[in-house]
Amino acid sequence: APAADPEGLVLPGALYGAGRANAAGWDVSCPAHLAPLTQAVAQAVVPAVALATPATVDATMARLHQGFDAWDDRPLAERAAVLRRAADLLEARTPAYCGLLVKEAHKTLGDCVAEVREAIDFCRYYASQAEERLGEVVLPGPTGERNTLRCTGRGVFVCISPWNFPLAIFAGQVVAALVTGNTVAAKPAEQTPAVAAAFVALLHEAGVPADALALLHGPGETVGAALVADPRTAGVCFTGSTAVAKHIQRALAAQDGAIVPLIAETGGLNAMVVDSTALPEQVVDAVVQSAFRSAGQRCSALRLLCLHEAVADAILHMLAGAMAELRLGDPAELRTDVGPVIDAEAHAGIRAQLARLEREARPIASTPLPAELAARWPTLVAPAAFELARVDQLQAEIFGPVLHVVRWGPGQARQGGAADAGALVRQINALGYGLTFGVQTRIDSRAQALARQARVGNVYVNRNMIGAVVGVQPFGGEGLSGTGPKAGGPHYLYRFCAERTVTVNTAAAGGNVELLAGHA
Ligand code: UN1
Repeated sequence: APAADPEGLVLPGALYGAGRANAAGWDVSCPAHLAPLTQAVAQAVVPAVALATPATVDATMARLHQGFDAWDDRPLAERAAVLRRAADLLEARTPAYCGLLVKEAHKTLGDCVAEVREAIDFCRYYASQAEERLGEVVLPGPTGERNTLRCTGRGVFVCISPWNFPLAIFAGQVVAALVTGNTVAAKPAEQTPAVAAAFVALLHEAGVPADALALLHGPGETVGAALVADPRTAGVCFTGSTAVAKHIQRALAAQDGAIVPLIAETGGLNAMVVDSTALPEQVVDAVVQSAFRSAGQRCSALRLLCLHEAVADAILHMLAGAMAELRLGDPAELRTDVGPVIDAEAHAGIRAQLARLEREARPIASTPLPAELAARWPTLVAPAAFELARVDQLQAEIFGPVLHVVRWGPGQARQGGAADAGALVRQINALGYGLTFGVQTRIDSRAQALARQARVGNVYVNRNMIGAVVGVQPFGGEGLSGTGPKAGGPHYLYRFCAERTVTVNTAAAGGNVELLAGHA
């Protein structure tokens, strides 16, 4: 990889921060880095993949079940070393992975660089977390007894991942399951199989044995369901919709065999609360990034902007101006802020929701989408914002660049609005999700109070609310947003483990083991 460029310039057109370099890596704002990236994107070809059949699922699960003991018996340091080799390989091949991500998932170049970086971070972070946390520990106990605790894998882990982070989330799940000693059946989203296949090949190259990791392509309804129902499945790690997570939970509960744990990271109806002391420019910057970056296709994305009535009109005026300036179009071009959504089906679904909002809410701002651009990129969705009268009018998560706005303050109480910030957060909590939450205020005690009150996994104060960094902002929610623990956090790996304590009576008779050696 090129040398680190500590604080890269942010190019105009790239959403704020999108082009900034991470600690050491590729930086789209540096011409020497950008050239190989754009070249790789131009050259990228997305290969077709073979779909799994019921017979391949069965044979694969048998192989992974068989492979478990040997992989789990490997020393922790060896499995961690495999992850570090994978990270190095991925870092060296960043341009090729960006090319695949742009072509297969239509993510903007800035998003692709950040995504490869995140996948590398997951590999390195879980490698060091495993070594730091999963080794055998001696527990206190009475004299004459030795108690130890150690973590092992559980068996075959099924990892089911989404298309919106087809490399980072896929990699995060798979390497967490592997480093803890599990063998892994990975089922990537149907929309993005090629980047997953490339990463699995890379993991094998880095030293993961063939019988410790397998990739199964196909629809969730058939391949995913077969994996979840398989009696050899010892755990499921899922990121995707709340509805599918519940479906998986029911399917696991209906099995006759063992009680199988589910780790789920799902959707959000994420809100940002803006009070009358907030800095308007900072609010608008944070809203534009949080609601529209990645075309709103993040579970962390801002869905509900709650503006204090005293500043609402001024902020909406500025927001409309910022939205009018967003550049839509080709995700391969660095100047693009918002690229197309994942596919025609998603596009049609978002358009239907927009049609409903146009009837039921007040349209307040949108980004113009010229007809010739729409013709060239038929799955582009123009960012749009709508005002609702009350928080509880917010319906299910729209996975696109669609923002809802409500006002709060004493003047809103008559029509069922929240008179103060405390009442507002109670209404937001009542939506039942619990992923990300933003606060914009210059009163620190208020920020702290709201951060305590909001039932969510990630609170962001006076900044945007997306782009959680591995090891820095462990990511994941509660309620309808998932089970926890947080990905990229210090407790994540434990959920992939079985724990075993061994209690030895060290005062037992016949302590001369040398003499007994060789006896069965
Ligand atoms: C998702 O969108 O499915 O913080 C989760 C963020 C990302 C979100 C990933 N880590 O924006």
